[in-house]
Amino acid sequence: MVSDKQLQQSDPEIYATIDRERIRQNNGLELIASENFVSTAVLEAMGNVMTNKYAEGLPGHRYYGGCECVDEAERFAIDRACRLFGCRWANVQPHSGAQANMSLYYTLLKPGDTFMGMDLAHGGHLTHGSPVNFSGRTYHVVSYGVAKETGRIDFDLLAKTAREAKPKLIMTGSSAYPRVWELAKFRELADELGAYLVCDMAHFAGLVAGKVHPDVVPFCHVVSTTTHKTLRGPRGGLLISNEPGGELLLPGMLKPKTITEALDSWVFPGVQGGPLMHVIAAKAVAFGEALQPEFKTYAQQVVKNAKVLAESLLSLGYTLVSGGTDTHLILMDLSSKGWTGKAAEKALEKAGITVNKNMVPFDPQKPMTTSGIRIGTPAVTTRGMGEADMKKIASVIDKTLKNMENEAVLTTIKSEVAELVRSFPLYPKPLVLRGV
Ligand code: DSN
Repeated sequence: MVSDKQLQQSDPEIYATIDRERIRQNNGLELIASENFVSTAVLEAMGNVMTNKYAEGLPGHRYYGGCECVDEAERFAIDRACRLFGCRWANVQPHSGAQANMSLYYTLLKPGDTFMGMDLAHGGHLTHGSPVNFSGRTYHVVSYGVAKETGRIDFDLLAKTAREAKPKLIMTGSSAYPRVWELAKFRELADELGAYLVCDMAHFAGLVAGKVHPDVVPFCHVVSTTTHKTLRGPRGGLLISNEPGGELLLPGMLKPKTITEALDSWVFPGVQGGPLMHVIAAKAVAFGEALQPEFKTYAQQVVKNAKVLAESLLSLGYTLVSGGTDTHLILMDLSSKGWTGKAAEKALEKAGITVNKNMVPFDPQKPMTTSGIRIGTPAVTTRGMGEADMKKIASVIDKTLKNMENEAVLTTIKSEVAELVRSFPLYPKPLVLRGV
């Protein structure tokens, strides 16, 4: 075992930078809805000799020798992902959610085809058809969004638009939509149109695994996710499917394949080269953790905390998009207060609270300014915080926002925040960075 002392001695500069990040994470109040804190077992699985190995291909079918150990790690990851989400097939190699989505679009669409995805400003994601992303540049995208009055998906308008646009694929899932996705009616619509239904459950995969979000796998042809948000694994992507699959023959394919065979070959060699085997080992560890009964308790607490935080903010007079949350995230609309998301994010950061500015539906502000902030409970719940702490968090957010220009008050709040998080220790020193 090599201790972290080696890094400290050989590269004191980068050691100090990493250690300052550890301290920042320990001392701050992390409310970014897409972030979480992995276990030390996941950290350890990520920092090891598997980073040295090239393993293009799939377990048992590699382009390199010496793959017996990484094959085993990848088989564990696939098997655990399938058990966790009740599916027959998984590809654990995507380096990110964006690459998982790229692989599935390449599998199911050809350039210029029409697909529907949620508008980024209404809670969607860049890869769901934004004009600045490959998805919006490669395909003809027809967006859908929420109704102004309710902040919830306007399904009647979505269905009407879909019947006119005749998309080949409907992408569901979101990055800033606080309500659950119930996909039965989406599948009915997709079947009526002969379209594929896919879900990017990156934000709420941990809630699906913990059974506090309706299942999406049974309704979709393909599901994509990241592994590092509510699922609490290493940074990366994952594709799963239950699709026995018809045969597909798309441009670039030499012979017909089932959907899952085509997905495998679009991940590699279509989109990626060598898989990150150390990250795949860490994914296996995280999926193993998510299969434990404690993970269900964690997921339940994430949602309970978000609901209490939302209720507390509402009772303090704030406006929340859709009036609350069913999930791990809350979208605060600050426009009625005359505040921007940018100013709020900055003031909260000064007070030791990390959130991100976020567009709200029908936002008159630009993406770098915004009218909203997005808040999430996955990370603070991992630290062990409960409902009583959420009331305290609502109160410090309120105090910060009311004193955005008052540096002295922000400094005092920062001490209060440090006091609050001190009772929930996170990563101890020495820094966990080991090579086996
Ligand atoms: N950047 C992620 C988020 O914050 O939601 C989505 O990829």
